[in-house]
Amino acid sequence: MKTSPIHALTGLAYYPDYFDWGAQDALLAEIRAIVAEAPLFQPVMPRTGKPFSVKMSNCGPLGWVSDINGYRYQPAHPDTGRPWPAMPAALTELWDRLAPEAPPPEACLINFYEPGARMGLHQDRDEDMFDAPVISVSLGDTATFRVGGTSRKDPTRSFRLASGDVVVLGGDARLAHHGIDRILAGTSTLLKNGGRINLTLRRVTAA
Ligand code: MD6
Ligand code: FE
Repeated sequence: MKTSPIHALTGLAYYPDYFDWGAQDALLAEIRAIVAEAPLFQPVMPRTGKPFSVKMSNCGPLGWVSDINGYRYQPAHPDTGRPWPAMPAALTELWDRLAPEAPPPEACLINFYEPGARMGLHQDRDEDMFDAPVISVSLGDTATFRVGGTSRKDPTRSFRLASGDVVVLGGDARLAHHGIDRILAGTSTLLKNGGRINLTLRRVTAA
């Protein structure tokens, strides 16, 4: 007899293959243009200065950054000082479709993973309000995504996120802990040199 239940989180929605190949390729071209204007930067952990294994950029009016002083949203790129490029229409349309009640997204964090990069278990809680969901899009190599509960000690489950997949963390899952355990190299040909891009759309300020 197995008596340990799995507490499925309400508010976590998983849309496998939301974007087909053509839409992934078109979105990737837009992300490449964004990164040409707002180059990937190397975030470091607050206090310790330890580098993340992922590189980042952003688009939209605000961008998420992490440096020695802390985590925050800011309107300009930390290295170039220029405003972040505009968010692609495909992403604002995704938001409107999956979060029709929420005010428009203000930040899209672009995470780039080389094989071997990971993302520790975390909550997305640097926003001023948690009514709106966080919506993520995966492009490139498949990753193992781990998700738990609002307490760090809650049990976790993991599932794979492939290119074109979308995840919504809203409702009771908005503050769920989650992270990326590993990237499965060679699982996608979307990115010529391999690796994975994850885009997370957020509403930052109270509407
Ligand atoms: C990633 N994702 O997939 C990391 N956050 O690379 C996230 O941190 C994330 O997938 C909030 C909502 C959905 C996510
Ligand atoms: Fe996150």
